[in-house]
Amino acid sequence: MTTAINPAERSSRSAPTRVELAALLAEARDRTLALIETVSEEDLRAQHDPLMGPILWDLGHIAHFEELWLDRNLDGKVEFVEMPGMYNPFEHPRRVRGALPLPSLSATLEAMAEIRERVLARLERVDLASDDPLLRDGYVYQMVLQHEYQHNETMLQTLQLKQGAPYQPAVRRQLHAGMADVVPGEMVRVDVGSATIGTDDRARAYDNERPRHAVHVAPYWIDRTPVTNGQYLAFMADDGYARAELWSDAGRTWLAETKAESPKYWWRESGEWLRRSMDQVERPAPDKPVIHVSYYEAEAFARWAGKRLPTETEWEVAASWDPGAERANAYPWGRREPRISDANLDQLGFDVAGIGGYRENVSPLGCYGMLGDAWEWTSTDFRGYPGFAAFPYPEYSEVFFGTEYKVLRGGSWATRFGAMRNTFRNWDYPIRRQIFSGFRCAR
Ligand code: AVJ
Ligand code: FE
Repeated sequence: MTTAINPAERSSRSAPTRVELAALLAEARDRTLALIETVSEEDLRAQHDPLMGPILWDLGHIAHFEELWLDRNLDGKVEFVEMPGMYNPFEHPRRVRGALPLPSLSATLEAMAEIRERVLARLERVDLASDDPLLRDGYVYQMVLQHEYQHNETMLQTLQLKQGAPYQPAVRRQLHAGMADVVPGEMVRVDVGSATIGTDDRARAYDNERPRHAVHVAPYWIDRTPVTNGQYLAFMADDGYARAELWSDAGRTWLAETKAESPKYWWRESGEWLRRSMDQVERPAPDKPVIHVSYYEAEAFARWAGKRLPTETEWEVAASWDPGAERANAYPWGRREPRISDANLDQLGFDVAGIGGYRENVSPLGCYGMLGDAWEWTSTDFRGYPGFAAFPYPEYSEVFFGTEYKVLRGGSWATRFGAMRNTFRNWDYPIRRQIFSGFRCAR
């Protein structure tokens, strides 16, 4: 893999130049292609599971999303529905994408390269100091970059789910070891009165992160670390999956339908639990965050522990609020741009890491691992903040607002730095667990 510039290690937060944007686009593409280097065309085309479409679809969709926003849109406003039919996610739900007449891998790669050439030619001429909020400070480029980063995570979900031989990455980064001085289950008390969440950033943040607004938060306790496999095994051993009183009505329905008795990708062999992350199988390491659990499992664990799930406001305050300075930071470690060693993000570790091993990844209020490892379920439904305005298209966020989706925070090992910050909001159905989901508790 060639890496011209690492988006995790940009030197400043100032608006990127043309040269930097071109380097970021190249780097994003290098990573997308590196992830599939060892995957056969047959596996790229396969519908491995109803939950995930073929990776070949993601590749074409990444390219056509880029064409829509960084080429056609610059000739005049486009609507999201102008996306070519085959790659329009709303026309073809994931479970049916395997039946689409997707072009071959080489034709898809050629289309990706051809679109990229046109985009780079445009980049030379575009006015990054424009009054148009889409162009100003390169917003639309940052949006397209984050789209590719997010589809990388989707591709990794598919690779983890794939049928046949497990995915073997071409490159792998060493994970930090856990730190014994960080104790799972320990809680921090947060009593800040009022704080702010969200952001007014218009260079990179999504519409759903805006606006920054004041929140009054009643005092609460929140876990210093994500819930670990060790804690989760204790819940399982205490018959957590069999005790109806620990589960909500919807949770009991999910349990009856799935007959789940462990996180996804766990199984029992000669009386011992094993778990798999890609091609690595292990006894669930007690100090690693539990991953691949549904909202309902998280909720049941919390009840078993005499706790509850945090709201997304509680989560964000715990990650971002600096009580001394009385202001919110973009990252747990403060305001500086991230370094690779800050958190287990950026995909190449291909698993969660033991808690506490990333020493910068601690917030002013004392919470570890707020970013990276596993997305954390919150009890909040996905909705717009007060004053929300869809920008630049309602199909990113607004069409998903309501009571069907729960907010997840903090990213996972499969999230790229460029798509992660304290204000970033993800959402999914509470039954989902092929996503890289874990949790921490509050009280
Ligand atoms: C923000 C992860 C829920 O994958 O559905 C990708 C990201 N939006 N293409 C999704 C997204 C458009 C989105 N999530
Ligand atoms: Fe997309």
